[in-house]
Amino acid sequence: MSDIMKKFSLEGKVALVTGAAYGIGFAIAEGLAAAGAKIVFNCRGQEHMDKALADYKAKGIDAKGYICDVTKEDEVKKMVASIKEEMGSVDILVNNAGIIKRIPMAEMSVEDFRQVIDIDLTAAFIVSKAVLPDMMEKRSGKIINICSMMSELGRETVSAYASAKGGLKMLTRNIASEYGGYNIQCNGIGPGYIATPQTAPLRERQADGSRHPFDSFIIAKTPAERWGDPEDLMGAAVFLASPASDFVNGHILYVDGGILAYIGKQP
Ligand code: NAP
Ligand code: GCO
Repeated sequence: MSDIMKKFSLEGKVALVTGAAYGIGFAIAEGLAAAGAKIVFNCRGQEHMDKALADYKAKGIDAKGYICDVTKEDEVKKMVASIKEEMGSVDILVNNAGIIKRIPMAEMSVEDFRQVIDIDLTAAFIVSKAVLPDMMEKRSGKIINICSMMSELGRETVSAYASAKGGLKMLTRNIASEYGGYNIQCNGIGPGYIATPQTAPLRERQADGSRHPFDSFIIAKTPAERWGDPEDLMGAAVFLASPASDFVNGHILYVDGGILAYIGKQP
């Protein structure tokens, strides 16, 4: 392997990807595994866990899974301790687990708002806090937070999600600021619109077989003229998880096909 490619190697590293039973998390875990990392992931239910383990095995990835709700600090601490005992302390953390609720703010309950903040923002604090002590002791670590277009932009019905993802951008910058001196890098990946279960409602074909209006809207707003695939995020994840990014800190790397740079195609 050439010297430059060695900078992208994750050989021997333990990578925890939260919420990686499917979707973006699964693809990121697959990319990190291809670069040599040992993969650990979590989700909340046994059904998703069983399918995910089979899917990882089918890809030749010996992933270890934990049933763990990232909003429950006691569960997270127990998972991180088990990982350390069984595989070694976490070298790479990807805070990927997340939900969205698309409800007009005036109609959204406080409980719904709080649940999105809890999973999409507070959980990143909880899991990062659980892995930081070992990273500090090793004076080495990578934390990658999965942000969003909504870390920069608003839109109707996603007030809670945008608040969480905007906060996650600043949590990323603050972890970078506070722990950069321990050789810990904390960066974000800001996916554009990616074809996963989370965005399936926005891509549903209409009764007449035509595209969903939002689907057409995103195509017109994206210079690449397509939705992203989870696999489009693999390279950014490997880069930010590897020594190649040791002097990159507090950066949000947008992988969005150009949406943030583009005013949108004239109708
Ligand atoms: P997804 O298909 O809905 O997957 C979300 C994952 O998060 C699932 O594996 C789910 O597992 C897990 N999860 C949710 N709440 C959890 C909790 N409390 N504890 C543990 N796991 C939990 O979503 P996705 O599209 O892959 O998105 C993944 C991340 O990327 C999210 O943070 C999302 O906000 C972000 N993102 C997505 C897009 C997009 O266009 N798709 C774009 C930008 C950013 P279980 O339900 O099985 O527990
Ligand atoms: C929405 C979408 C977006 C994507 C993603 C874009 O309803 O607007 O779900 O929020 O999930 O976050 O980056």
